[in-house]
Amino acid sequence: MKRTSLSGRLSRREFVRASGLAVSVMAGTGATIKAQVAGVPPAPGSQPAATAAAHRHPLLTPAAQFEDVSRGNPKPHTLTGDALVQARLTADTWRMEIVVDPYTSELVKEPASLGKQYTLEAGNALDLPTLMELGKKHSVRFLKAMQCLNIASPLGQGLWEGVPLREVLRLCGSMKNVRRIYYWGFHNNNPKQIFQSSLSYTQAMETPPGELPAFLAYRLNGEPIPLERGGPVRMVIPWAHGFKSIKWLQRIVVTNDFKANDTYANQNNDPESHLKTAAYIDEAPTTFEGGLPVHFGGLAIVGLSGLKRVEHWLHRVEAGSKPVVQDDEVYRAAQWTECALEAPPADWSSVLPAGTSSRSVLGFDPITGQPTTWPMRYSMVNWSATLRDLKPGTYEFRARAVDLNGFAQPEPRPIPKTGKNAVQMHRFEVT
Ligand SMILES: Nc1nc2c(c(=O)[nH]1)N[C@H]1C(S)=C(S)[C@@H](COP(=O)(O)O)O[C@H]1N2
Ligand SMILES: [Mo]
Repeated sequence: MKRTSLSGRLSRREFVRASGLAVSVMAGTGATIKAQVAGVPPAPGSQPAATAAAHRHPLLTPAAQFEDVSRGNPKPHTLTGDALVQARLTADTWRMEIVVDPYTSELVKEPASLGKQYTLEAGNALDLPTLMELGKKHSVRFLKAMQCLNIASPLGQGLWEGVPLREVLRLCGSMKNVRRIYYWGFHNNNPKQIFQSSLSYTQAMETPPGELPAFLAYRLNGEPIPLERGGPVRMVIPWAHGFKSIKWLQRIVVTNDFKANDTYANQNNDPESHLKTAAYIDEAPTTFEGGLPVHFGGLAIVGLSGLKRVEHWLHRVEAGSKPVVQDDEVYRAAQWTECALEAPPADWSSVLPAGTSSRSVLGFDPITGQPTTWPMRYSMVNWSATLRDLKPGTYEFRARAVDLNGFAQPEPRPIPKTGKNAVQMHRFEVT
């Protein structure tokens, strides 16, 4: 299969310039533009397409601009005043319990045990100052994209900061017969509204070198985590989809039950899925004026198997024809062309919150302050493609990611129960 390398990596400035070109093109059409990328909601923080521009997705998504995926009636972040205090969702009132599940069964003969439990009843549930004190010794911070397993575009990316789950569990002294860690956040009194998740003991306690640990986050982009993002304290599981990153965290339960109890598992999702490497296309115009370059862009998520490149396929079709079917003969004969990936910023101090040195961020070299790999695993990165000399007609534009093992999206995990990574298509016309 022939592949043309367009321009490889663009510097941030070049990237902005390339995208800037697109602005004039889009503005030039003067048309009202509607997204027509099949099944794709507008990307987080996206602007109207006519002004869509220049690296429209910043490296850090402002906390208020994440897409929100929270259940609850009322949603916990809509609580105010006394209700918020009763819910223990203010910095002063936040408490977290760590308790043992007494569960046994035919198969599970002995229950888990802990040297020490932390409970509201005993008056020793963990408070925020205690957690932050622990964080002074064992702080972790890194860039992570939040993505819902069931939504085909990233929700946003933050610099998350907190303390590893293993350090919190160590406060409990000796553990016996613990095989899973269950955890959940505040929900109202209706037990049906509980949204919970779990990790294996191994996942909670041990991190492969160069990987990122499960942790309890209390800062996002250098600020306390806002209520809407799950503050005061949120579990953040770097490698996982959003459903493992429980908001309004208040309860950890250690158990000898070996089964995942994730709410998402009950909804026909794989509870042990990792983030998938995939490219997503931003909202774009459906009509372009002939003779001008056409610009497309979007985000790629760097999942479990990393990201080698993003590539696109432009295919001319008859107006009104049915879309090309994935894996049919035409699709298999496609010639994919490499897209440009945004390069890492030369100056991280202009990206990170004031006072945060990139040298202190996991995944960065502590001496140079530059990322040890790019793009960074579990993060999102902008890609772009500029198409020139298009003749009037109807076209299908597709983009896909290729991972570090050489698998092209949606391989190696095409089943959507582990994350939505179908190859997206945008149909447009050149007049
Ligand atoms: N307590 C609680 N935590 C939760 C959820 C929830 O409904 N309640 N939704 C989860 C899901 S499915 C996703 S995709 C992410 C979304 O995070 P965000 O709302 O900060 O973007 O939060 C996760 N954590
Ligand atoms: Mo989700």
